[in-house]
Amino acid sequence: MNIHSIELRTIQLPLVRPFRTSFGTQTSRELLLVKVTDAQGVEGWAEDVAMSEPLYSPEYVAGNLDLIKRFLIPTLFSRSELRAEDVSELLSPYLGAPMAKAALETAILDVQLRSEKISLASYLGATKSKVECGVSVGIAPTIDQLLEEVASYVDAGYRRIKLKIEPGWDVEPVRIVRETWPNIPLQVDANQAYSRSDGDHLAKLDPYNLLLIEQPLDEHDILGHAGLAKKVKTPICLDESIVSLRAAEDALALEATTIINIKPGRVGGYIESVRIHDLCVERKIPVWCGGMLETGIGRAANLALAALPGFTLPGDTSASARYFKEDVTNPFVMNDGYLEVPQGFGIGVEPHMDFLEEITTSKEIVTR
Ligand code: OSB
Ligand code: MG
Repeated sequence: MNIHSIELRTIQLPLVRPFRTSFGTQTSRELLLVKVTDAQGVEGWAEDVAMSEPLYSPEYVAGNLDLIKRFLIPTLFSRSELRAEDVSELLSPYLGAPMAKAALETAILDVQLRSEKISLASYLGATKSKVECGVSVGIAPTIDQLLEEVASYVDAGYRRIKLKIEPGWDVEPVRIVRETWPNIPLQVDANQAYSRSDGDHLAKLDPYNLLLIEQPLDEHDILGHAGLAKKVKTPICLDESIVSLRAAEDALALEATTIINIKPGRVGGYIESVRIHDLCVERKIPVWCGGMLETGIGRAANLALAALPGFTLPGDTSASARYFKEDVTNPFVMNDGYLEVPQGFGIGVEPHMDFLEEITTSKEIVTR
């Protein structure tokens, strides 16, 4: 394909309730949307999942906007013909920034697949038409409020609950949620809030039949996770640490993780995500699709990925209503605990332009 222009748009979308994790509280989702238009006028959309501040990962919205304009777009424009499969290598001299690179690759892939009349799901190798949904539950102000929130998700049909934890909010909320719902698939996510010496404490979660503990330690502490995995019976699942196929290979070789959360933004895109999926299938490692509080644009693409056969655990791909009063696309509505995988060409969804304009905080178009 031949890129004609790239639009960079930041939006601000209020969340239906504050989302508190061990790294901070979000009340609204700011994010960067990328639209690529080719010489024929075909448009492709993608979402850069970086957050406003570098708290979950080093990337953040304003930084990625600068990086994309200053370095990544000029590099893409240096090629007259481009395929999505070439993007990651072309951008590889610029270090890091997997979320920025993933957004560009995905928007280009969306154009390419729309031109070729193929859905992202079939391009990636999806085998399912609907995906089991889990939900990520923030740290609540009180146990009563937590129970109320979890109850609303269980009633809505979510098939797996993930509780955010941090020191001071871990064994007790897990114990009470487990007592209230003895059979619900349950897991926890610490977002790096613990240290190597917390093994005995985290082992207190073992009696509650959790599917996994997600990212208890620092993202760089692979050996620490390997040590923890020997102390704690609950399986360790890495999120932040898995930034590439190579990182996944290393973490598996060191026995730091026995389950992997794949987030396309964190690993540089959907093509790298499929490589990690394939590795995990070969090694019989269960995978699930994480989330970054995406709008319908990012959610559509995540559902296509989560429909691959190795995604055997419910992911954090929740319904639009869990996040936003109004989504930027047709809302994703859960039916019997499942979301349908979009089957249209490319990512299979389009933004509602009137609503998008209302929530836009900045917009620029870079033309070749
Ligand atoms: O660690 O999985 C995480 C949201 C933002 C950043 C990091 C994480 C999360 C979530 C929510 O847990 C996932 C979602 O519902 O999109
Ligand atoms: Mg996580």
